Amino acid sequence: MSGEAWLILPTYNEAENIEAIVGAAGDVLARAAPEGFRVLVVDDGSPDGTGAIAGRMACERDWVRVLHRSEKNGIGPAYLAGFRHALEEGAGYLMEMDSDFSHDPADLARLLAAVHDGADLALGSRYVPGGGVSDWGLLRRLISEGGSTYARIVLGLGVRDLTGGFKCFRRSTLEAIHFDSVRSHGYAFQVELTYRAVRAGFRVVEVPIVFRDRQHGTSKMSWRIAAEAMWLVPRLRYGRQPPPASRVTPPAEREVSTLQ
Ligand SMILES: Nc1nc2c(ncn2[C@@H]2O[C@H](COP(=O)(O)OP(=O)(O)OP(=O)(O)O)[C@@H](O)[C@H]2O)c(=O)[nH]1
Ligand SMILES: [Mg+2]
Repeated sequence: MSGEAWLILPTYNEAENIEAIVGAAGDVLARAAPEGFRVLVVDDGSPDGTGAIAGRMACERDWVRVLHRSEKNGIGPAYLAGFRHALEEGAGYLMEMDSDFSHDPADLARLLAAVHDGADLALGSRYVPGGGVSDWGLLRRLISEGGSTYARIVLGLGVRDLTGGFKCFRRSTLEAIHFDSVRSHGYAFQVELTYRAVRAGFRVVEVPIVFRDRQHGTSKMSWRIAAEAMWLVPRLRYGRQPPPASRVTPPAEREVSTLQ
């Protein structure tokens, strides 16, 4: 084991969830991360005041940080900014999770344990035995599972859940895959990160999780995000390949953001 575990929480209009999700994640990581942990909220100027609530929490707890970004720009760019900051601060493990309780914070411990046990990237997976989705109707299940199957076949990967956003990266994995050059925004962002890690020969492990629908707040999912993922898959397979895995690419541009 080496280094702090950093959980990055992207938020856009999560005022009803932010306090509870940060608290729950902190409780889990305090036990699961023996070398210390941080929770980094990356808020895209949420009009509902999520950023202000997170800012107050950062003043009260030294393990909470907030990156305030000026405008809504998609989950992908928010994660890239969070990864950059956490790496600069020396993170040893970098975790992704939704801030709407669709991912159970208790599962952070199992994702981190998988990487402590030797995985280079642990994926929370709905489509391996023991995993699943609650609350979803048949149509939503078919679309999601069909999307993962489509991506898996076109990309020629063994990974069952390619679109999920509940992950734990070992620092060296993220550094090697040139994450800074990933340009996609929604689900496509998740597919691309995992694809790059598998192609680079890293050990990717799927940890079963049960995904729940959000109880509070509204979805940011759109047809545009789904279409982006459909397009990306053949482009990843047959388009120009990223440079071979080696070291961190310098950021092409820095977005406007302030740290708290
Ligand atoms: N910073 C930032 N966070 C975002 C953005 N879009 C979505 N998020 C966050 O990313 C996470 C996942 O987004 P959701 O709205 O739950 O989208 P989803 O999970 O695809 O859709 P649901 O099925 O409704 O849950 C949540 O924590 C959102 O607040 C964005 O543009 N910027
Ligand atoms: Mg969600």
